[in-house]
Amino acid sequence: MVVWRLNVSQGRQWWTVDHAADSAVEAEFEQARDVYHEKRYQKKHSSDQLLRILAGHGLLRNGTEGQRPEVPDQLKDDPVSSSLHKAVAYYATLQTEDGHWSGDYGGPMFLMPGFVIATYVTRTPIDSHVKTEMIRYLRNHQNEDGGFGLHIEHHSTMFGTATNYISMRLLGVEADDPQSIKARQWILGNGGAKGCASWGKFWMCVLGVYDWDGIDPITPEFWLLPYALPVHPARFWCHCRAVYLPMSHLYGLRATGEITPLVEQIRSEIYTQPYEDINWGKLRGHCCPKDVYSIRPRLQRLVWDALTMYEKIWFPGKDWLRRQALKETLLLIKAEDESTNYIDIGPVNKTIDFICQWFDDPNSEAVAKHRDRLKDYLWLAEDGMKMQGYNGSQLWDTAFSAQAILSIDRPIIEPFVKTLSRAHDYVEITQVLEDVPNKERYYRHASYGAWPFSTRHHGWPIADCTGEGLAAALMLQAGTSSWVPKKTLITEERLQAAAQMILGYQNKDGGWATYELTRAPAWVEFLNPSEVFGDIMIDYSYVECSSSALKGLGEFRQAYPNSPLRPSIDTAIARGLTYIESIQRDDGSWYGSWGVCFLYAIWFAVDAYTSMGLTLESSPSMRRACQFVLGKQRDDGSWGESYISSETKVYTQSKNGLVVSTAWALLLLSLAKWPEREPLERAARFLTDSQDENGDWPQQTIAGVFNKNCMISYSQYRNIFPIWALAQYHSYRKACQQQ
Ligand code: LAN
Repeated sequence: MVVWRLNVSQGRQWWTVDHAADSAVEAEFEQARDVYHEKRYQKKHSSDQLLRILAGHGLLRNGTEGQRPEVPDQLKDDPVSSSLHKAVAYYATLQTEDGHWSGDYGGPMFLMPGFVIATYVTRTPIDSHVKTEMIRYLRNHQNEDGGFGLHIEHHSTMFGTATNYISMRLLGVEADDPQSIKARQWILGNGGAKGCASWGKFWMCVLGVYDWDGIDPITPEFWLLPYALPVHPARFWCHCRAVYLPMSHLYGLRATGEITPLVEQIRSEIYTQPYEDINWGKLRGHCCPKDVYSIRPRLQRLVWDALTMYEKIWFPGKDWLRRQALKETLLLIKAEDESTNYIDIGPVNKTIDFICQWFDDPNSEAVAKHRDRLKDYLWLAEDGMKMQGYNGSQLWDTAFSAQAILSIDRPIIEPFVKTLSRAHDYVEITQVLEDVPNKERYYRHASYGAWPFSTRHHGWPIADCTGEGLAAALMLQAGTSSWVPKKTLITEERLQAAAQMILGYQNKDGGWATYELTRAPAWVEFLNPSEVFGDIMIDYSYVECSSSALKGLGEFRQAYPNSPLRPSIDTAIARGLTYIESIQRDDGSWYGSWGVCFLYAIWFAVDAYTSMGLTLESSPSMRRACQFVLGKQRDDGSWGESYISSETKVYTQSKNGLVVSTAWALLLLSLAKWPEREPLERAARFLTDSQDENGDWPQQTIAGVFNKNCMISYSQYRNIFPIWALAQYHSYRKACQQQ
């Protein structure tokens, strides 16, 4: 029996096989795997059971030994209080030894192919147990029609199917395996892999099962343009440029791995005609209709046609120019690798940067470091081993968890003081305390004082993570939480640096974007070359990021009313609130870009309003927002929003009421102090009734999103938000009773 364990260190988390351990736990793993597999078509989202089984056995070394204190008698009469107690008692067992909450950050289905192709091309061995679990994952997430989607709940696309089929084959699944056959039927029945979306074509070129002539040019010379031009790639959203940078390097080199017999076999399996007969030049811009989300404008085609001409012609100095461009791209790739300790900003550039470094020198230290950091992206759950959307959501979840737990009445949470104390430790060690060296040269924003989304070693600063990190730090350190012991206090100087970062992040429109200021006008979006994602070209202002930034500033102002930053903070807050109001839709809602969807965004907006002291009386905008939300409540008291809302930008009801949607709605209505109690009561009842006996809530549908069309899992949200909502409801109800 293979025994898996989770390791953590300063937020870093990775799974390893422990040959010495006892296997009682593994028997529970097997059972969870069977249950998932059985129901995989009805319930596509796994429940992060393996981590939770480890926690139940006290194997996360967090001092709880998996024990959950009994609900005290005085709380038993009130279902809300006892539910909260049970919920926190359970959730505390999930915290890992360094104070963060680990969890499954999977969801996207286009990431593992990058891992598998990168390791294949670079001849990086994959442990056989990892292989087994990856194959399990792919088998579990093949749709009933044989295809794979962009994410676990998506309909089948060529991008998903072709790249995951290739992954299965590279991992050792035979061509005549029934699942391979079904996937191939889907591919061939939909025109063959030649219609794969462009990111998939890129991966296939690197592996050698597509021809570089079949993709739109990713010309590295763009990096040599003057920065003053609005289309300089350094002005694009950091995730977009981080992906196209190493892509352009490999494109410039036309780098392809060794054409092995297996690669040749795959060539013969995925097309409707012999590989040699394919007219690649005709395939530029061609994409299977099932993949398309963003329709690419005509004008964009002209750009690619012109660049294709450029690739074909020769003129004096052209070779020199290409060499300069490749030198520049490699320099920037290396800087990104070094400044993130080879984790890289995300899972896509992680694997492409790795390949670039390998082509540069397969025996370099950089390649060894890259290999070591691959495991940071892998997560094991009952559905198998997956490549996650980031190296985790550690800081984000911990900052939310701390705020949620702290909003519970003190007598209920006093037994959990250690949990809060450890959360503080994690927030403290995760603040970024240095800028990237020579940051201007690498087009990097400042980092000093910011919080990242995951770990300090990753280190990319984010506006809203800084807001939430700062708010959590202040709530844990200031005033009322003096009873929470802290190992190391975050100094006023560091807190002020965080506030300063947030100020520096405010855009001209008054809002906040994700990692950087908006660097180019919105019209450059016409260049978005990815068929499957929307709004990726620049870093826009978002309601969610703006609200978190405001919360951080608001908490700081309250803790340090006489800070020298005070006048700038006052102005920033006023501008921020005006921005949020300005993007409210006519129906009173906001569209959410990072969670599903309207309810998530409305919660952020209302949170910003109420933390700045606005009320239903003083803010008609907040009143309209609450009315929108109340209009979506379902007969059983719940809310349920489908991920289709994110794709279509129209509020779409899910099949069933959802715990996380209901929690967002109850949380925002309680914060706003909505005067009619009945809808809130029904929502609270829905939450307490849906809670499991052990204090957990069921994992339902996927709750996170990026770039409009790809969904991503937030596995802790099913605990964090019901806790937060019930806590806020509980304190609102108490305030009403005392009146
Ligand atoms: C994330 C994760 C965190 C998220 C929040 C902080 C929650 C959000 O409020 C701002 C945006 C941000 C930072 C975000 C942006 C897009 C990311 C990085 C992700 C959703 C995680 C994965 C995704 C990334 C783009 C996935 C890789 C795919 C590409 C298209 C490059």
